[in-house]
Amino acid sequence: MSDRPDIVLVLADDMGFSDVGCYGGEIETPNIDRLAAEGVRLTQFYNTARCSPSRASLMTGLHPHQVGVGILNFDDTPDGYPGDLTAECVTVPEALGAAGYATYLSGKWHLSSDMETPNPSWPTRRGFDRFFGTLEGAGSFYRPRTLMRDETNVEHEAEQPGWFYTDAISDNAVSFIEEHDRDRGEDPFFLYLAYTAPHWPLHAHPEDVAKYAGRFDAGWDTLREERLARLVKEGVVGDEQELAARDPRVPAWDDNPEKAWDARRMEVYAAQVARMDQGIGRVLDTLERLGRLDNTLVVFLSDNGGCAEELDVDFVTAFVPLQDTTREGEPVVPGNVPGLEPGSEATYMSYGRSWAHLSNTPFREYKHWVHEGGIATPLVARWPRGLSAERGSLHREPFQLTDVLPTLLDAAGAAYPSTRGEVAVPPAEGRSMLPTLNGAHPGSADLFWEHEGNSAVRSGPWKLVRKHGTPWELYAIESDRAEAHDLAAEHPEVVEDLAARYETWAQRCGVIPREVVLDLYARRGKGLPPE
Ligand SMILES: [Ca+2]
Repeated sequence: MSDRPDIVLVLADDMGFSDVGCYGGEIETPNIDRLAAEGVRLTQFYNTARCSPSRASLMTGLHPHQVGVGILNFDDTPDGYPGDLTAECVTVPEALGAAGYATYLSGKWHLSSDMETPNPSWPTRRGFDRFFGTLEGAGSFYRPRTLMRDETNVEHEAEQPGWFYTDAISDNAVSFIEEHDRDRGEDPFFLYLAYTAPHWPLHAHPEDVAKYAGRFDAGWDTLREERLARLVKEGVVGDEQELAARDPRVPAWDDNPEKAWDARRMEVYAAQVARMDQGIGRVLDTLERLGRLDNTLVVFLSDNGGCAEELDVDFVTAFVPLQDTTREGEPVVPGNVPGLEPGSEATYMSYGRSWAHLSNTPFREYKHWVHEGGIATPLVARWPRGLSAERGSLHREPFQLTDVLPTLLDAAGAAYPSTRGEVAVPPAEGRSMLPTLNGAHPGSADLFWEHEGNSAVRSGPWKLVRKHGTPWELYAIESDRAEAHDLAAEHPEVVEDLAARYETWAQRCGVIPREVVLDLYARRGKGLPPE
């Protein structure tokens, strides 16, 4: 067997900072917790606030605006982003494939505007030897659209009774590993395990939901306080960390007229996360059985923070490619209907803003925004053969998604190419995290974000951040990750310096102004992106 590690990159979808057990959550995630106990955790790792841009950055080591996917996978050319990965970037599987790795994707892609006809932005043409999963961004867990094997649509597979997407992603990942070990066992492999859980809709197995009966009855106010206490106790945040004030759009739990229904929504969300964790466990068991686990670098993270989107019927009808019926022909009820039991194939709901607020404890804001709640994610890495940091240790250097590609190539001993075919590619924007994961303290680099006009830069002790259309806010981010104390008025020179760095970055990376993006949304006739 090769000395080079196998690499398993596990991505959760729309999961907040403090949902899993080893980051303070109530949800039972023994397998992710095992990765943390036997590996390392980062406390200040950041994604890019939304599904497609995060995946674009994760796969390429560049910022999403540089590689064609600034918003989602919509073709908004010639004025906007193309919604496809451009030719002028290299993906992780392309770079690892060139270094002799086999490459597998089981799960969600969401980086191609055309999901019907095979084209250069499909995973099979961006470096993956094998692909099982969906091209589109979200959909039914019982009956997903754009379900593919390599370049063949296999939506019919989901028509079988009992089929469930999270389980199918896990099953196919296990099959890829077993087939690899049998047919190419001497070579290392890269597996991108991209779950759609716990993105809406709220779909889960009843037996998983049942385990959480009553677990969220205390409500979001009490549970947010409990999560912060566990995060402090665990050392993920410092004991000076405040809890962000309750979002004024979130009612006090005591005043909530829908306590029973809301508790049920969160129970289903928890079951979605738990099912993903069970699948991760099966992948780990397979690696262990084949004698590969201890020389496998396993990385787990989420693509954006908890999602505040309330799926009202108009939104679902306008924006969501919905299946009209279940496999049995029963009508699917679109959107969040208070009182309707969530979880089954005949429903299409989200857990909504108030529970997203819990998911993102102790931070402010949600998916779409670049305050901490939108972009902070757990990052767990386990690689006994390759990482020398103390098992179970926490590391505080800030990193973002652009740092993943250099890290994986570093672990594999693979080079980052300067060209793709005949085309020059930009230098990688990030840096390897391996020194940090080996216990060194290499210091921080400036980090940048932009999504739909929401902007931020993190530099040294400071974070400068704004929602679109509002003034810059400045936070001493190392102690104030709740972004509660705006210091912009006290440090105008810092605001000026960081704002100038942000503008330089945005120009260099090709950030398209929000006004242009909104105009393109309106022209497409699909309405504004949900906020
Ligand atoms: Ca997502």
